[in-house]
Amino acid sequence: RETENDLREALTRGQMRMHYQSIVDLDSGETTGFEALLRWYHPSRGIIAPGEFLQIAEETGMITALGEWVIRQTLSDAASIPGEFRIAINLSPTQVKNPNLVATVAQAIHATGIVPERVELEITEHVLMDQGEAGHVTLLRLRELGVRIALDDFGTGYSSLAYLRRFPFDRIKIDRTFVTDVASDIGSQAIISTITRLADALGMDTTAEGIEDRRQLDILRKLGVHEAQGFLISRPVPPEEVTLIASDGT
Ligand code: G
Ligand code: G
Ligand code: MN
Ligand code: NA
Repeated sequence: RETENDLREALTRGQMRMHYQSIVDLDSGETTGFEALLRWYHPSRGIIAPGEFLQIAEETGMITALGEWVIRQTLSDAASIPGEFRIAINLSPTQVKNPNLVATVAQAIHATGIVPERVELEITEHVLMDQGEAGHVTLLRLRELGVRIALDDFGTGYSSLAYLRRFPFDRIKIDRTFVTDVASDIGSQAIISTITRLADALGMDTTAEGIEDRRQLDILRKLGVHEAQGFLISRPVPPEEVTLIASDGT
């Protein structure tokens, strides 16, 4: 198990990198954006996904420094990728709890010159659940900067629907648990179709996550989902490979 010190050293020694997974429009097939996903290039253990160290980062408070680094690095990577792609960054509840978050995002936008509307912040409903009013106010302030807010992992929490009423999200990310069996399970189809119609009625965009095969993609398109993301389209890749994908238009 990693310690706070391991994480701090990883950050100062440049062992953290962002990977980017493309998101495509289901009508045009074009890439509309990327989700930034943190990776630790560990000298002896190889590339480690955040599932293995985010918890420790949260418990030790290292998430603040790590999260600020993620925001700056992602916007700096994004500035070097040609095109007007949207760039999505995941935020943990602890990050939204920190009142400095708004200033961090504003500074990173200013430093990179990126258009704020291209930046999307992904939060889960836990953010609003844990922090009530404070989290709500922080999200509104972020919105005032011009950045977009997406509700991630939608459908997996306890009161997803209640949160749609409490905050004007720009996007709903349909959790991959519904996508996994969408080709065989009529219940998952009904849920995705309902989420999509609800989002449309509320003026929110939809992205389905975790698409791994062609059949899932075709069904999601038929169900009216706007965008798709998953291994079928692309694995998360380091920024130098994103440039290649973006510059030849595929
Ligand atoms: O990429 P992967 O499947 O390993 O991501 C695992 C989890 O870590 C996902 O829930 C994802 O949202 C989260 N995650 C990935 N990158 C970041 C990041 O930069 N910051 C935060 N707070 N969470 C991240
Ligand atoms: O919680 P969040 O939705 O941010 O998590 C994103 C995570 O999902 C990343 O860790 C990413 O690596 C993973 N992921 C992305 N596409 C797929 C996919 O097609 N299948 C599976 N199993 N995981 C995926
Ligand atoms: Mn996400
Ligand atoms: Na998700």
